[in-house]
Amino acid sequence: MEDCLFCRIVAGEIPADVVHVTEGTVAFRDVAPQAPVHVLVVPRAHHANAAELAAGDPAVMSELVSTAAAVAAAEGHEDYRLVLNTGAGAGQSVFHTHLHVLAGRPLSWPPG
Ligand code: DGP
Repeated sequence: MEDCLFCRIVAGEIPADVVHVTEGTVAFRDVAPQAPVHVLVVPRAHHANAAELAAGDPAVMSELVSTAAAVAAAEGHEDYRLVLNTGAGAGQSVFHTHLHVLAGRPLSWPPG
């Protein structure tokens, strides 16, 4: 989708600090980090949210999680949080599936 921010990052049209790539995913640092490590893992193909990705391409949904684990390990963290905001009311602002990987500070619960 030409008007999708994360499609354009995947295509290399908008610069990003890419930390890991796989066949089906791209992982890059969040522009507004909420933790010392804050990486977004996105599918290369456009899906609006996690449920759509799971229904449309479950293998890549799984790849999102394994990529997140690889990113956390590469950053030196065994403990990390994965977040999939779904819908504006839950904090989703970019409607291309993205898995937040947060690490490097104590992460409290419940989240805000
Ligand atoms: P969410 O609120 O769950 O939809 O998360 C969207 C995230 O995307 C948010 O944490 C900020 C990040 N973000 C927005 N625009 C850009 C951008 O142009 N580059 C990068 N690297 N991250 C972005």
